[in-house]
Amino acid sequence: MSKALEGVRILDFTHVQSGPTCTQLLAWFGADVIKVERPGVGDATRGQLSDIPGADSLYFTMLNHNKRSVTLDTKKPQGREVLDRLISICDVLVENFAPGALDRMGITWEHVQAINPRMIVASVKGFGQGQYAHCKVYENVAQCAGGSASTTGFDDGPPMISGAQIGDSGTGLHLALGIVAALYQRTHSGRGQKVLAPMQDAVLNLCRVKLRDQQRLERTGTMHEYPQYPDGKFGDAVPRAGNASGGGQPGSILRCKGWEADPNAYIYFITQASAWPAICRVIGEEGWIDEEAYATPAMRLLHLKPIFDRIERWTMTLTKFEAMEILNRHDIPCGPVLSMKEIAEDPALRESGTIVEVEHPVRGSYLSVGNPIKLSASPTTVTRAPLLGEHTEQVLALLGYGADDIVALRAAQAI
Ligand code: CAO
Repeated sequence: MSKALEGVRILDFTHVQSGPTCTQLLAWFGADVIKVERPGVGDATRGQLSDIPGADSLYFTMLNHNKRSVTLDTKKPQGREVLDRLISICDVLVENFAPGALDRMGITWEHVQAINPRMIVASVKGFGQGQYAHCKVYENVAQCAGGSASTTGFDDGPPMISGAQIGDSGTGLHLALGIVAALYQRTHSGRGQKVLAPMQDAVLNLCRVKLRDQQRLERTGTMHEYPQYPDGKFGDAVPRAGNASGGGQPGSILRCKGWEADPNAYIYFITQASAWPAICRVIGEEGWIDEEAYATPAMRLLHLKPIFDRIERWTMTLTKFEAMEILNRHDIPCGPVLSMKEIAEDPALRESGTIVEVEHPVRGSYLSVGNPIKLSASPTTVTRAPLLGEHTEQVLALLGYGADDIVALRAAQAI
């Protein structure tokens, strides 16, 4: 069976997390991804957060599956020549260096176009145009600058960083979509183009509902589904909403049986309007169905705290899985707070290939997140991340270099 991106060759000049997530996805869809790394050094993440001495870290291996690794010193003329040959045979160059780094290497858009006018040059940067365009950026900076931190956490606490890597992996996803769109446009235009995904913009895109709320707040001075309503105060910017639902159906995280000892004995409970009578019956408050003060969703918004307090008294009598089972029988939307341990052991996620066990020659077997996007005609087989420079000779041969050339490149310390 062929793969969706079979025949597409990616020059992967990415490092750390944002760029590598993008190229890993492209590899999972069948592209040939050739990762270029500095000789002897490689992607900095190979050695970061190390858990097994001498082995590539999980940080690296979990972001670089299904790729080939080539070592190349692109600041040496011999290395640059190899890079130019790679540009001539690849479809897409993906990079996430600090602003200006590629230009300083001499790899300008004009240079790439002169060698290969069909090439797409795709970049992650921290910011787009503007006062911060020159800045280096990591995940949490993007979460702060993209509106996530100011809207995450509790009203009486500081801005909060999310565990989801929306700045890095989130931007990588955006970039991957941009690349696929540019590849499609190239089938008509015959030409490449630049694709840019700034991390601030990607985070903001994921925080779109908060810009929605900003405008609602400015127009009405209040937002009834926020925990600040009806007793608290609203300022002039969207406040942190704690665990309140981001949509039109009020929700909250509630304690379940065992919460005193288990930090994840919680369930997310949504009081969907259409499920209100069922909720009342399940928690043993049939009287609430005809209670005047709770008659409409808008009226219930005035009493969310006592409503969730009462529902929690019920959830605390059950484990999160027991509560989930009962609630789903009544079509009441809810979800257990799952720990990473529980997720790692989840049979359904294993079955679907979203959690995979991968064999590595140095570190042995490890768990990874496989391709979360399922294509029915382009299945993903996750293969281990490459060792540093594992495919250098193979790729040089593909570029037409002979054994003597390789010796010369080695002597020049260019590979
Ligand atoms: N051969 C020779 N030189 C190489 C090379 C190679 N194969 N690969 C990289 N280099 C050089 C670059 O040319 C650059 O050199 P100069 O600074 O002299 O021009 C240098 O290595 C380092 O590049 P960098 O500035 O990108 O790396 P850094 O570790 O200082 O910064 C980061 C890292 C992530 C902050 C920065 O790359 C960045 O802001 N990237 C854009 C945003 C981004 O993707 N952030 C997500 C990171 S994941 O949290």
